Amino acid sequence: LVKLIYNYENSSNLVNLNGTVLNSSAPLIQIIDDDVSMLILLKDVLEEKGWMVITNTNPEIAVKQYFEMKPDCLILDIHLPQKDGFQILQEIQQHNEKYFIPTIMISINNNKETRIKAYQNGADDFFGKPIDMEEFVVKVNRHLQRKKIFDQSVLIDELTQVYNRKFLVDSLQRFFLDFKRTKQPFSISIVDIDFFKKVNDTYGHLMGDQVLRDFAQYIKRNIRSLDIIYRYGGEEFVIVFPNTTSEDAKRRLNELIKGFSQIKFTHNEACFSVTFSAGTYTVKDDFVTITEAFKGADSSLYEAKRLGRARVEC
Ligand code: GH3
Ligand code: MG
Ligand code: MG
Ligand code: MG
Repeated sequence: LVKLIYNYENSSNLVNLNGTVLNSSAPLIQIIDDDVSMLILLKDVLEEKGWMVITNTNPEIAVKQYFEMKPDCLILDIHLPQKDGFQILQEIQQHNEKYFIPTIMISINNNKETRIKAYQNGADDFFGKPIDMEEFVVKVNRHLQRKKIFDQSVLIDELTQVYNRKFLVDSLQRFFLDFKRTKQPFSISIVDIDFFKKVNDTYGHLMGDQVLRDFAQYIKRNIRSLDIIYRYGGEEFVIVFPNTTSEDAKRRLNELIKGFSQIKFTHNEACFSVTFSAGTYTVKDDFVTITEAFKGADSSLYEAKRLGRARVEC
């Protein structure tokens, strides 16, 4: 299992809601069925569509894989050895509040009671065996489309189209885990637009929104593809720079501050420019917690503001 974070723009589809990255941009489908010929048949048909498929006959291993891989769609047989599909669904639901993974139950028992029980247990769809493959593939495709829209809507900030705060929390944990493994220092920067209230007050809220959008896009275009920008809230953003020392982070932020300050915004006849300030904390030893790192970056940002703005402090 490879867990990395990519700038979603540079790698369409690579990140699912859990930040799990697969070595392909294809959606991942998990099929759990004890009937091997059924697994082979479904796997063939779905792979034909360009989707990635993992298959399991053993429920224990299947559940473990489900949580590791966080598939984009689950296809689940009801009658299985050891525990049935309903029990698997219940187990999954207990841990699953945060995720939305469309689940299709399949069964020989294609009667109303079974179908109702499936939906009551959290299934999104039901197919009786033998499965009508033509209809099945269309349905799976529809579920995958909805899953993609869902993932994007919970990860990405509506206004600025960069990652949101919810995703920041998840991915920071992963950066810290990566650090424990690789010992490569990385930098967390909190950046805040200077006197943004004045932009709103002088040019109006819509212009303020435009500045936020342009700011986010400017940063996104001018950081490396492995760096990530998140909107933390309001006119505050976070940038994570993997494999980056304090000096490097400072140098990059100075470049970004300088570049952004040169952008001219126009509103009716008026022309104005905007600056931002940044506070950076570089994680380089094992005992730092996420909260401490964040506090460090925040007090550096406070320093940057105090010392006159349009600057970075570490
Ligand atoms: P400082 O240099 O100290 O950061 O001053 P500031 O004016 O940038 O900071 P302050 O926190 O006083 O003001 C932030 C403003 O950002 C207040 C709020 O109305 C505005 N704001 C927050 N979110 C949005 C948004 O989505 N759109 C717009 N247009 N304004 C927003
Ligand atoms: Mg079965
Ligand atoms: Mg501000
Ligand atoms: Mg602020």
